[in-house]
Order: sequence, then C-alpha cells, then structure tokens
Amino acid sequence: MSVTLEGTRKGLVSANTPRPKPNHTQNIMKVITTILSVLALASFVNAAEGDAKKPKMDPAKAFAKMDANSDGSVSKEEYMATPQAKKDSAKAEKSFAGRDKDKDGKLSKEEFTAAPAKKKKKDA
Ligand SMILES: [Ca+2]
Ligand SMILES: [Ca+2]
Repeated sequence: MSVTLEGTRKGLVSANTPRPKPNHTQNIMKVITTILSVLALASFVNAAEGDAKKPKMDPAKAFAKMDANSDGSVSKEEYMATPQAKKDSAKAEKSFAGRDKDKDGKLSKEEFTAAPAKKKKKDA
C-alpha cells in the first residue's frame, strides 16, 4: 500500500509542476484524473481490508478458546463463561442446550462446530 501511495504522490507532484506552462484546464484535468485514481485506489484498498477484517472466526479456534481446561469438550460452565454468554445468559443456555445433541451436558467439537439447529416449520 505504501509503495502504491508513494507512486501516487509522485504523480501528484508532477501534475502540479508547472513545466512549459501547461494551460490551466489541462492542469486541472490532470489533478482531477489523479484524484479520481487516488479515490479508486482508496476504495479498492478499503474493500480489500474489509474482506480481511470480516469477523468470521474459525469454529475450531473458537472451540479451542472456549475449552478452558482443554479436555476436548466445552462444558456448560465454559460455555457460559464467554463474554457473549454473560451478556445474555438465557440465550446462551438455550443455544447450549440446542447444540448439545446427546444431552451429556457438554459440547464436543462436533456439536460445537455443527451449524446451529434450524427451526423446523412446525414451530411457527
Ligand atoms: Ca473443557
Ligand atoms: Ca454433548
């Protein structure tokens, strides 16, 4: 990014340098073109950064983080200890129960990484 900006800056400087007296309109056109390309570049960079910053956490990593005692499963205690769960413990309890398919009171990695159960139509 810094390399590209460096090049852009050089372009701006040369556009503003009054060599054999460029006529005013031409000069403005050059500046506008430069500004447009800078804007295009900026939005491109923003888009790229936005993609990289997507808070899509790897489920396996999230599981490892939640499994405080690293026994390979997330107990309800561990599940409820997350900041998210503390914010809304009722919801967390519900989602824990929903994920604990075999009802053994803890989430295996499989249970944890499985997509949350979808509501069946009959619920509605
Ligand atoms: Ca654990
Ligand atoms: Ca389980």
